[in-house]
Amino acid sequence: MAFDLTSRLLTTGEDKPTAVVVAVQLPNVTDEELDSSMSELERLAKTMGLDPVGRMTQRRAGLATGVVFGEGKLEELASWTGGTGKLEAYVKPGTKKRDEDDDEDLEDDDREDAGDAAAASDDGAEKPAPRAKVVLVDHDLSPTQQRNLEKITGVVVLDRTSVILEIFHRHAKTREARLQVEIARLKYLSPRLREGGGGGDRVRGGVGAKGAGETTLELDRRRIRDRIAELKQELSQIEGGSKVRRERRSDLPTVALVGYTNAGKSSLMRALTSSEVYIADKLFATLDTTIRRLAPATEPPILITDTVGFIKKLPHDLVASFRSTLDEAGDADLLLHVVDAADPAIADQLAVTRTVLAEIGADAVPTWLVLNKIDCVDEAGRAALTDHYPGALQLSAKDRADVATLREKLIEHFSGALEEAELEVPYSMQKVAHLIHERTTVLSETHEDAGTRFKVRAPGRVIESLRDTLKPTN
Ligand SMILES: Nc1nc2c(ncn2[C@@H]2O[C@H](COP(=O)(O)OP(=O)(O)OP(=O)(O)O)[C@@H](O)[C@H]2O)c(=O)[nH]1
Ligand SMILES: [Mg+2]
Repeated sequence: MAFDLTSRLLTTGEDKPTAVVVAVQLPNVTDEELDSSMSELERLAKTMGLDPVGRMTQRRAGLATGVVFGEGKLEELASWTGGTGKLEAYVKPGTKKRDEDDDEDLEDDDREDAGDAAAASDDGAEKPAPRAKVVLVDHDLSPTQQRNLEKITGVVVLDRTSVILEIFHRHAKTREARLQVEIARLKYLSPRLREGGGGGDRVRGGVGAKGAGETTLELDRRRIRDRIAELKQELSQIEGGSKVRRERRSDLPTVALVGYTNAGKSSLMRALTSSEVYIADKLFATLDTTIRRLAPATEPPILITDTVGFIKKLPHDLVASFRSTLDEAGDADLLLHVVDAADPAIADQLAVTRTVLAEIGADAVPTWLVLNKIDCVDEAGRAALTDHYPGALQLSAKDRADVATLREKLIEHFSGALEEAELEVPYSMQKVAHLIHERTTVLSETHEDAGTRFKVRAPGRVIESLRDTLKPTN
């Protein structure tokens, strides 16, 4: 059982359990994409307190089989973990091989032996292989796949979703965030419960009685459903309160910081508001929404809100659970979409954030793209960014002057009266069309021979800058 095993694993006093990170390279995934996705999973693993010691990948057409990888690869994987590398070995009764229940009680020493045996049977080129106590799979696994891989490797197997859920679980601080994460965790857990396989027993906890004809598993699932309903009830009461609070301040201009995890949203929040919000070089440091006034104070005050970061393949239930927190972004008057400009996967970060924003209905809010951590980008890199993301703000949350400039821009934005204007964008300048959608409220959009004609409403300053961008350069 992923969660039980995870917590057991991490509370045995052993420091930093080792992990091997594995992935299938699907046909539409490039080497770079695979690498960046695996690096990210390694960072997630570290955030969770694991020590990633190796990688294993395989090119395959899909993930559809019950065991994810091919036979040979499974043996390679087992040589990392000390498992048998075979599925059948565990299920054949009476063969003196470990079955599922015995496995739970297996001493580490036994595993050591099994691992050496497996390693010795290899051709011995890159030995000795580091031992891995956990397998992290960079895909979502079905309950069956996860279970099969655990049998094959003899160790805990976690997929991307369970790693993210675990981190959220640890970082959630407020009651609201805790409830949100717990609901997502239970939804993930429910289909993974096994009859008599250990997980069910742990969840049961000796409370209540089975209904007539109800198996233990059914009972456990019912309990989880009931618990989810209870948590949702409690959450909706809290959310009722925050909705009221939101409405009360809705006449004040509000700026929400959104973006990929670790992009520097909280750093920017801290710099803009002179507050002490939590900043850390780990993924998902922030799970709770905080709201502060822009400092030094303005009249009327401008509110800045920090939000939970996004990540690739963010579990859907988690997005759903954090809806109310993310609504904060949808209700804002302006979004600062913060990206780590020094990350080679910047385009991915952008795409992921835009997708989630669209999912939560926040894509209609005017957005400024903020290329943060520009202090880590050299001159040539900056020029390339200017080229790629015209109109984006390049800054460093750690640079006082940069932050002061951003503050001025925000003040100007909210003080400027809104104007209506028409803008013609030639088809060759579609990037500007994108900017228009980000920066203004588009009233109408018509496609003509030479280009697109937009009718927009925005502060005069914004319209002016868009007109500038549209001017032919030579
Ligand atoms: N060099 C440099 N580092 C920065 C900058 N802004 C933030 N950082 C660092 O980046 C890391 C992440 O910063 P946070 O502000 O916690 O990022 P976040 O977007 O709030 O992250 P989550 O809450 O996890 O989503 C920290 O180690 C910061 O010190 C910057 O402009 N330059
Ligand atoms: Mg943060």
